[in-house]
Amino acid sequence: MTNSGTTQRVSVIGLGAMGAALAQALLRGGHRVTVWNRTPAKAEALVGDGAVLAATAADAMAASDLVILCVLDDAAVREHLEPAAERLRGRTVVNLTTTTPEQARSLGAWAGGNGIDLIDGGIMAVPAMIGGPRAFVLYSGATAAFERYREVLGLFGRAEWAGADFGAAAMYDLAILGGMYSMFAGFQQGGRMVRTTGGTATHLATLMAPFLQAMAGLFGQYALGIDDPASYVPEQSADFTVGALRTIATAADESGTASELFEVLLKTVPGI
Ligand code: FVH
Repeated sequence: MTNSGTTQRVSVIGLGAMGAALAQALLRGGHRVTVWNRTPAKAEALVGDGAVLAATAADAMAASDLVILCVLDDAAVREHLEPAAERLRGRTVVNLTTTTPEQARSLGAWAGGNGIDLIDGGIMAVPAMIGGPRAFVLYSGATAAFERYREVLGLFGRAEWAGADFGAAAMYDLAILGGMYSMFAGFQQGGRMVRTTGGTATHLATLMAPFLQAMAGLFGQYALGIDDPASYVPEQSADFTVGALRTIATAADESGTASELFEVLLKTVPGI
């Protein structure tokens, strides 16, 4: 049950690691949860906890006004939504499957044409974090539907609204993941470099993690340079950044661990 005491009927399509965690959060929240998964055995634990297993995806969609999808990819979403268009008319579909912004926009246009409120979402958590204090989920698309179901969606983690553009949540999601993968690439390269001077990646991890956490505090300053370049006065000049990257690239070369990473980063320095 939600804080306001309203029990909702909610269906969850897709019970992989993430879909199962979402369904558990809804059950913990006191909602009436109907589930469906292509491989029905994955529903057993949830049924034991009170969920109802639908015989088909279409039956699951017909059981609730709020239908949540968390399957592998956009193709799997389409495979199940498109044949059920008529049943879904007037309902709210929340797609938490990772897709590109264009795929989300295309699905939003399809939903609009079929009288379905679509909210696209990007989950910023791993399954074990769902419902915990560090999880958040980005949403975009049907604004009124999001406000209607905000409290239910808040069971997964903080619900962050990204805007009415159906592709906005996916864009923020992929932008954040892009930052994460860039950081991991830097760590991989650094680990190889310190090993050539007798160090270890394990020691590097203990040094790099707190330093990068502190550096993340500068995002706000960098953001001004992107959002409003005309009024931005950089603290560190482009020349300084280029010089630093060249020195790092030379050190990588000298250590025999050179990769293309720093050459690529050089191309991203603003004003160069
Ligand atoms: N797990 C994570 O940490 C990330 C966090 C960020 C968001 N992602 C996205 O969530 C989607 C699902 O991810 P998942 O972790 O649940 O993935 P799996 O455990 O591999 O489960 C995949 C489910 O998708 C079903 N499925 C696959 N293809 C089809 C299909 N053609 N028709 C119907 N269902 C399909 C699969 O069914 P089954 O194999 O059990 O029968 C699972 O239920 C994903 O977009 C992540 O990027 C998770």
